[in-house]
Amino acid sequence: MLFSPTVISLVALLTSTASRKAWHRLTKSEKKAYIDAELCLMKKPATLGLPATKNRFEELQAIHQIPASITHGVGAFLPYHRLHMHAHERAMREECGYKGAQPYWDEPRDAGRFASSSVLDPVTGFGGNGAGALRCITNGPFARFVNSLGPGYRTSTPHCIHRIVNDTVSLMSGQAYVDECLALPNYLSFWPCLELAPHVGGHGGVGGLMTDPIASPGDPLFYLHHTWLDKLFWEWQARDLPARLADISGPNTPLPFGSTPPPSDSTPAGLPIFFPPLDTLPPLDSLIPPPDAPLPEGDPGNVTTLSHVLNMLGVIPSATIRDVMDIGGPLLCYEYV
Ligand SMILES: *[C@@H]1O[C@H](CO)[C@@H](O)[C@H](O)[C@H]1NC(C)=O
Ligand SMILES: *[C@@H]1O[C@H](CO)[C@@H](O)[C@H](O)[C@H]1NC(C)=O
Ligand SMILES: [Cu+2]
Repeated sequence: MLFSPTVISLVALLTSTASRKAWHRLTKSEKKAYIDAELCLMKKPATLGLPATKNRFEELQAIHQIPASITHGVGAFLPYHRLHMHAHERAMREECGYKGAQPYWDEPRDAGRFASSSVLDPVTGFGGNGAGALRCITNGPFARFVNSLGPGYRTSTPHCIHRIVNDTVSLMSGQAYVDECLALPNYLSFWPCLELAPHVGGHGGVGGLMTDPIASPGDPLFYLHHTWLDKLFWEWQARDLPARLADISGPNTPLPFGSTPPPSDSTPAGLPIFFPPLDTLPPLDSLIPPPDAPLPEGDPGNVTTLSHVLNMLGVIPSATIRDVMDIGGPLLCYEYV
């Protein structure tokens, strides 16, 4: 036989467009299939030798933790996280038998009321808020998970998934903030706008592990949040195609740790910015990049270009920003519905 059924279904898997839907629109059994695939990644042993990683879920966390100093506050922020979401979706589908696509959290629906979001449902969702001194989550499918990476760049402090929901900070995931960003004319103004309010709204609104700028993929909600941001990136791109398949810019190297960013026109006009309270952040010294933190690859200068390499540390093959600018392109092949 020329093509076995396995080969044929593999080809179908590789060539069909994955339709990414909002979490609240999934059926109960679709939600369960996604959660089961996440639990499967958490049980699958790590094989890549990345520091402290015990399972496949943590390998996906490590590809965020290790290069975090060159993937935030830089032009590569959105393309990097786009490929990271794809890596997670791909691992679920190819290694854990998941048939669906990566869902996203439709955060404007829940802005200011994350605490009662269906995403935090203890039975059909990701479990609720944290409790007790360590703010560990106490219910839902991930309540017993012990995470090896973090806080920050540390790899020596196993911990629970912890949350400190803050529905003042979650207001920044609201539609008014989103609309301010989507109206901006170029990537250089759009990206910092999205990285500030909607990005911080989801991270700081959930709180705890999610406010850790380095190790936050230890909370599975990270993937729903960043897939929503990716959807917004695509919505912005789709307003001016094909031009915005090539619009990339921004610095390659972030400002030194602790420095104040220059005043920017990308702060939403008239909308307040809320940061999570300082005492809910990881220890500040855990957020200082180690001396051997990776450096940008693929760009000759200090400006992010299409040739910039997004290094996936072997979890999936690395790619360039050019490869991920079109979500319908041969590498990614998904859509938002
Ligand atoms: C939520 O965050 C805001 C902004 O930092 C802060 O003023 C407020 O005290 C926080 N609320 C809770 C319940 O921690
Ligand atoms: C790139 O920018 C960073 C941060 O501003 C600076 O420290 C570094 O010297 C710059 N490198 C080059 C090659 O200009
Ligand atoms: Cu990130």
